Amino acid sequence: MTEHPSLNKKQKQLEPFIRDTFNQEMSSNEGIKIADDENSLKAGDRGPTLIEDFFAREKLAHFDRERIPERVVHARGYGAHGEFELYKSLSEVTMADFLQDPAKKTPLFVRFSQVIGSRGCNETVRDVRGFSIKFYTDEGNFDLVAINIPVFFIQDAIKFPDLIHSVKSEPDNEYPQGQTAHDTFWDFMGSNPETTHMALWIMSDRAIPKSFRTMEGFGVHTFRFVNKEGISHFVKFHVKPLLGVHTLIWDEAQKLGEDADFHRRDLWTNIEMGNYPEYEFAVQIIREDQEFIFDFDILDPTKLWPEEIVPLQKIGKITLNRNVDNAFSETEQSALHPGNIVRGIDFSNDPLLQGRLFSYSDTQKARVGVNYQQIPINRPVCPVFNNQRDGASRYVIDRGKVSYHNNILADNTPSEVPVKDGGFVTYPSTVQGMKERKTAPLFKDHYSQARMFWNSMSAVEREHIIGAFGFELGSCLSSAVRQQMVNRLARVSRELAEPVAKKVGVTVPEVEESTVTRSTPAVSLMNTIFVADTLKIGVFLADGFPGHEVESILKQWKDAKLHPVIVSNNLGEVSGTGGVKLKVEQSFLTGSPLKYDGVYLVGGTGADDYFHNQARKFIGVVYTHFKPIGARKECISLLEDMDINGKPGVVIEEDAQFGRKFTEVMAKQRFWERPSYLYYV
Ligand code: HDD
Repeated sequence: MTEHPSLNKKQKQLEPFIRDTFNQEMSSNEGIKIADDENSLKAGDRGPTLIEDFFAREKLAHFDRERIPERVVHARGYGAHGEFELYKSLSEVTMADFLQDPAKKTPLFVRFSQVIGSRGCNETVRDVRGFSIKFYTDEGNFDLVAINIPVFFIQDAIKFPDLIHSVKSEPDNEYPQGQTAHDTFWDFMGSNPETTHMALWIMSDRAIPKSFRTMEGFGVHTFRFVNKEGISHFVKFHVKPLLGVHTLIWDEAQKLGEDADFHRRDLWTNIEMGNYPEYEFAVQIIREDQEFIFDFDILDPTKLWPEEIVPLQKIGKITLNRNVDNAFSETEQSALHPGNIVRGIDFSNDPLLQGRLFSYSDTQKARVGVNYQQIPINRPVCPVFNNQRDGASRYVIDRGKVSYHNNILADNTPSEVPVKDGGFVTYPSTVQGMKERKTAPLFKDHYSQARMFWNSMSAVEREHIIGAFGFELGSCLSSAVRQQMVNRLARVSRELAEPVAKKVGVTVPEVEESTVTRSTPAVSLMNTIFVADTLKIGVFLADGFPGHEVESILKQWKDAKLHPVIVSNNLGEVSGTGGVKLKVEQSFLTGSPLKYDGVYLVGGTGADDYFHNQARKFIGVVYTHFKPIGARKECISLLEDMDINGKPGVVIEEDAQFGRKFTEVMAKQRFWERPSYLYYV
């Protein structure tokens, strides 16, 4: 077999397992060549099927078992392969092998997911997104099982089943699918005050990401880095997209129900086009002796470490550069586990993390089987030898008699590895106290960071959060549930609670409101990165469009890494002046105003009523979603007719500078100055 030169270690390991059926002869799983795959073996041409037909039996019986249980949470997910490159050695704080040498590239696999829905649910619902990364390091697998929000709902793993029971479809009528807008979820949230901070995050637009490429990842928990001298630091892990964090708005998210695969389609096509998603891997580090100096407990997963207090250090780059060959074999069978750590990384006593350490390996055994770590996607790239044996669907053939330790028959091998030679050693942290079921004092402050989050939001973000609460609580049938949640919000901020209460028909009680004045600008999406790269422009062309001018603008945009998509009445070709012909990629039927980040209206002498009506319809939606609109001068009357000419983010092509000007407008992405009543209420 010829090896592709750019295959990394993990891809080389996967290669022998990849089977390409193209141009091959058909056989049964036992290798018998199949002469007829159309007709089962029957007694006569109308007769009953004979049970001796081993081809039909095998095919049907295998089909009957094609599904495995979906994940209890994060069932819908999408994976891609990639690599991690370190910027500079972190040997001062950790001995983790993959964080030592900037020249070393570490292969990785990412699985993005949404928490609530079943495997087939719509991808743009309001939900937390999973951002799990398996780093295949030379010293074993390190899994960062992260989400796109830096905090979590609860503080103790024993409450996880309750949280999930409340958020999944209600058990009697089994709706809604994959979303939070229902009574049991908001009953849980209102009844469990530790969820308050998270409630604000999930009502922000973070819970309706625009794409996996524009999503942050957070390890949430405090972990430890441990260096060669045995010195430990507390660490939180972050993943920051180089395109910035961008989200949908609620109206788009709902309408995008028209494309249940919106996020996976975006990831797959961008990787296929060579627009490899890039993220910076970052850490926040706290010295051991700083454990108790903050006004929050660093073990509490409902609290973040404000970046102004604990700065973020960018330590390397993650690039996703290869789609999977088979979504089931790779993505569905991938088994992530926050307990998969490598030497140089260790756990903290965060009680949520401690519980997770049990649950993930347990669920993988139930879902994939006891030998799930031997499935190609889950195998480490370093050697694995131990005395574990057998179990369902064992792949490895262990030679020899000895499967126990200690022994003399095999020279006491596989041998333990002394710590000085790379053996894992648990950080010897001091543990003391009574055995008791209790919550630490600072864990009980449920409102300070929720208020800090609210303080950090821009006016637009606040409006969206209020709107989201209005929709979510408004969807709850029980007024007691709505009231209890508003009571909770009143403790964060009356400015938030009052408009929400009004929208959902309840009142704001006289309760003590948080007095926290601190804000943390890093959490506001207004402070993210804004670039034009890979943004899609729908270019509306009709026959007779100005050929060379359009060609030249398309070239400028492609050079600026924008992605123009030609849209017209029908697929095929559209003909411009000067003999220019362009391929139509989407018709008004197959395209959608929801799928372009901006539009450019050109038209042409051949534009008919259908073209004008469709262009108008698309532009109307794009305008209400605050996105850029460009148009040739000849089209001004249409914009005037729609009363949007001269409005923010609407640019008329007046001179040769248009291509560049529109690129800048695209990079801004949304023009919030447009009135918001256009999409809410
Ligand atoms: Fe979890 C899956 C993230 C708390 C139990 N979780 C799962 C996935 C992500 C997270 C991204 C999908 C993994 C994949 O792509 O296969 N979970 C989190 C985060 C948490 C968290 C960031 C808190 C900070 N989870 C949590 C708790 C428990 C679980 C407290 C149980 C005690 N999570 C699971 C699970 C899942 C899972 C049931 C379902 C499928 C799987 O593990 O592989 O074990």
